[in-house]
Amino acid sequence: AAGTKPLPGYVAWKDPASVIVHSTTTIETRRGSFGTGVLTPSEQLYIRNNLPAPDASVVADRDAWEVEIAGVKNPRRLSVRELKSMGLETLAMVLQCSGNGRGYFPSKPSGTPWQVGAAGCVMWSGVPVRWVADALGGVAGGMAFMTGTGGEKLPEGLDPKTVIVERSVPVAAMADAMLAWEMNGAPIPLAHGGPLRLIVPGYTGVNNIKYVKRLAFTAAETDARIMSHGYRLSPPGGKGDPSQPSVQEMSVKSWINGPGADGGTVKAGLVQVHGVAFGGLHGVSRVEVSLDGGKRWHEARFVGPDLGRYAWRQFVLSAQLPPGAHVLASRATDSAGNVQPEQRAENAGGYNNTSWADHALKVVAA
Ligand code: MSS
Repeated sequence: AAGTKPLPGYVAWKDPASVIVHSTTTIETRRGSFGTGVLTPSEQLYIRNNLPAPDASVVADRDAWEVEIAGVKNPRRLSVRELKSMGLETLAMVLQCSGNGRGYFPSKPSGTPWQVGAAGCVMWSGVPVRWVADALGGVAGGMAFMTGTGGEKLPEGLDPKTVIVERSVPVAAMADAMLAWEMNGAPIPLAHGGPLRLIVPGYTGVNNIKYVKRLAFTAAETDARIMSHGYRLSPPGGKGDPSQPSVQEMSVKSWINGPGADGGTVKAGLVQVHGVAFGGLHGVSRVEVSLDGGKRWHEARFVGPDLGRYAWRQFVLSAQLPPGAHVLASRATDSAGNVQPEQRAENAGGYNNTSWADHALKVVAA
């Protein structure tokens, strides 16, 4: 499709017509490609890598991959083979980059100008972190964080702390966290973190560590740069530092995926305005759709199965669109009563954009 670079070799299996290739490490799903089924097919799912992925040899014998579990009573290394014997659970979760929607910030923050497509709803299968910790005697006393470390080979000649992908989340996030080996019913592709990925439901993409090689319960947050200075909510024009809030929990958000997401033209008359809505940490409970840029709102209907509080839901509004220009917007409410805001919260990194106004879709009916 127009304006897109060719797919890099390690994700040559992606569907080129469904994605926008920003760079070899940043690829997003086209708004018009999300479709109306609840799950995002792996060939359409976005890619974001902070470092080049490990060599493909790590998925040659997936069961042999080892993760070190620390900060428990009996710390040890466990292979994927052993993890598979310890428990099994499946959950659907929205995986969304912290910077999804950055492209709508008028301040043009540095980083990929994602529109809506650095997100997808994915089915993960693996063992709950809780069960692994319990099997190793439980979390050691005084541990306030759960820290995951990526298994990439680090570039030589640099201080590892400045490049390593290592993130801490509050230990409470372990309640629903998982060490996953399957995604959408197949072994996790290397590009998405196979052989083993840490899944932290309700938390932004960066907290979901791919090819996880270490999972530690820690007293303090990691001092890796990606945690201490990266992914911080800094004031516009400012720089990230450890005193600022970290980008972690997602909040309620929705957007419209059609009709008219590709090209902006729609046949006038009866249309089915559809999109996705999710609550982040909470489930989504309600979606309203506006056909006039937010002046009047109409209750939308949820479509398809409810895959739990961490999944997104598809919604639809049947409407008559007369010939002319229209601004289609959606506004979601989560089960805790939080309403998707009209405006984004400005920040230097362009993170956490949930603004319904920014995500409105301009179409022309003819
Ligand atoms: N992990 C690792 N190991 N490495 C890297 O680089 N990145 C992040 C996550 N994880 C990384 C990891 C990010 S940042 C994101 S979004 C995600 O991942 C994505 O995913 P995919 O699968 O889609 O690619 Mo932003 O917040």
